[in-house]
Amino acid sequence: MTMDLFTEQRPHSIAIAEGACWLPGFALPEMHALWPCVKHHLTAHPPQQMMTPMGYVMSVQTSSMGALGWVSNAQGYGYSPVNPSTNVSWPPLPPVILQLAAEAAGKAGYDQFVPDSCLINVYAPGCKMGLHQDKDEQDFTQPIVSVSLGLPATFLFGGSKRSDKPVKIPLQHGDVVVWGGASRRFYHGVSSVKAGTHSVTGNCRINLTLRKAG
Ligand code: MD6
Ligand code: FE
Repeated sequence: MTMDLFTEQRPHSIAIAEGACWLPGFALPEMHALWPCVKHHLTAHPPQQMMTPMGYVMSVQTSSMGALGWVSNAQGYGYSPVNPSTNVSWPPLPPVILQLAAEAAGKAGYDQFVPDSCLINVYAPGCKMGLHQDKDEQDFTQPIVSVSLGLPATFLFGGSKRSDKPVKIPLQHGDVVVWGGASRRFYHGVSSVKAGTHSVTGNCRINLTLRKAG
């Protein structure tokens, strides 16, 4: 019994709500391939601060991969096949990210997850994301897979109402969170990232959010 804990590469899955789970360290076995891929992407497609529909500048810097990239502007939140700052298509999702997303979704009970969008958020110290619902996708039967890299952060996972008290999840480098089913439209957010230095990312937290948007 104890042996399994040591021989199994990705041992635990922690339920955080109905249909939602936290997979600590799930991305670590793939990090050697994942990180160079993310780093290369961010050099070629530098993340930018977007405006919210209310006219505020978001604190996180954002870039995307896949057929549809997440965008925000005065018209609202949504998905676009092109990078709004260059009018050029986002690059395709690399196999390492597609496979990681499908494996994490599978571990959480969602089979055959094929994302068409990977939002990459870069959080400098002090950056945060307020409680919100993800509701700009076409198919709510498909889950969301979120991969954390670099500096730790507290992920807040609430309920179907903004006023529902969120649970606080201390996310570390390589952790994955998957939510879908009954919790697909639950409120969630990220507390202000504390200053620090991480051996892989340096002075930031990076989050990959994988979705089937179209
Ligand atoms: C994160 N991001 O960056 C979580 N949701 O850790 C989100 O939950 C998110 O960045 C919808 C749209 C943009 C986002
Ligand atoms: Fe979200």
